[in-house]
Amino acid sequence: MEDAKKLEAFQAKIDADIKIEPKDWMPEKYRQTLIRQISQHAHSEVIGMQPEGNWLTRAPSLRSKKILMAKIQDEAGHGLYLYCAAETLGVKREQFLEWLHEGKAKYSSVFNYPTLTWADIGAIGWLVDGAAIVNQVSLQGTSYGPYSRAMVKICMEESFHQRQGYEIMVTLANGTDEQKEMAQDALNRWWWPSIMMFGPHDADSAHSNQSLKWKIKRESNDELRQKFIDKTVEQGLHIGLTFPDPDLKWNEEKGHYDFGAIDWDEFWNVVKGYGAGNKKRLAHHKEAHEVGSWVREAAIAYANKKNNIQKSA
Ligand code: BYC
Repeated sequence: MEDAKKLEAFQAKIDADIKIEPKDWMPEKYRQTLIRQISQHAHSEVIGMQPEGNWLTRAPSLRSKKILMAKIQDEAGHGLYLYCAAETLGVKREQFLEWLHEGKAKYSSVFNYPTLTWADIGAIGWLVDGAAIVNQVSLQGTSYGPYSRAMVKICMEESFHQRQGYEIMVTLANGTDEQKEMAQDALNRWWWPSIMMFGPHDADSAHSNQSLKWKIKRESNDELRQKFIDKTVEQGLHIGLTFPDPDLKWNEEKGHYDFGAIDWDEFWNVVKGYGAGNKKRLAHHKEAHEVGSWVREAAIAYANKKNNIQKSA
């Protein structure tokens, strides 16, 4: 009875668009859903540094190298904001990393694809960050306060990321025939994985109904995917590139682009760990975590020492 009343009051708060804060009462399933989604989001930011890091030493100019370095550093920062937001739900950072290393926690499927040429760095910024922005702008309105505030900060940086990617694509598309071909090839390989980032169709999405009711998600997977496609296709056509989808056509009546069938077998294969890069990405993360343990120990020792000095002063 008590819980039924609490649940009713909780839903009334959500319906009135009042943010839920860490110390507020919340249903256990709400807490678990947030722990899962926010920590997976954080893992995506951190693992997402790897495909781009692959090109840092081979960036074609000092300018592009500096920009890429700044972008990758931003992604680490996004991971940290998100781990902090997830920790407010009562789980320690070490636990999140353990779940990632054990394969219990997911990260975005898109980061398991390889970056074969410099044009892939353009395609990631333009398409992957572009898709992430559409999703994250929507998540700014999520009902959990710390997640919503992290999204506001992250979105400001993401728009710079999307532009650095599009700038690379514009430069290559206006370059030599070979450069234009590189840009086209990268678009061909990254288009479908970017569309898959939004997750399964609404009818097959296990969590969407409840997450929409609790306003953890503000728009469905298919609504966000459609928004991304509508705005991105125009940008690609504008620079003379084509999309690897013969069914992609503007539908005047609907006011949206129609698009072809998504290869869900490929999506689930990658999500389950059998994509081209899954093993490598996870092994690299584990190794960096182990090799970096002295940094964490030194930071903790320094913080403890500072605390002791302050206490005795
Ligand atoms: N990849 O019921 P559904 C970035 C899973 S990083 C893998 O629709 P939900 C960047 C899903 O987890 C930004 N798994 O789930 C960084 C669930 O499985 P579990 C990344 C996926 O949670 C560096 C199952 O499928 N953005 O921008 O309601 C460089 C059923 O799905 C995926 C985020 O992380 C996927 N793509 O909705 C460059 C956004 N899709 O957990 C760029 C935050 C679905 O039950 N997350 N699954 O085992 C979300 O918005 C939501 O979690 C999703 C899925 C829309 C992704």
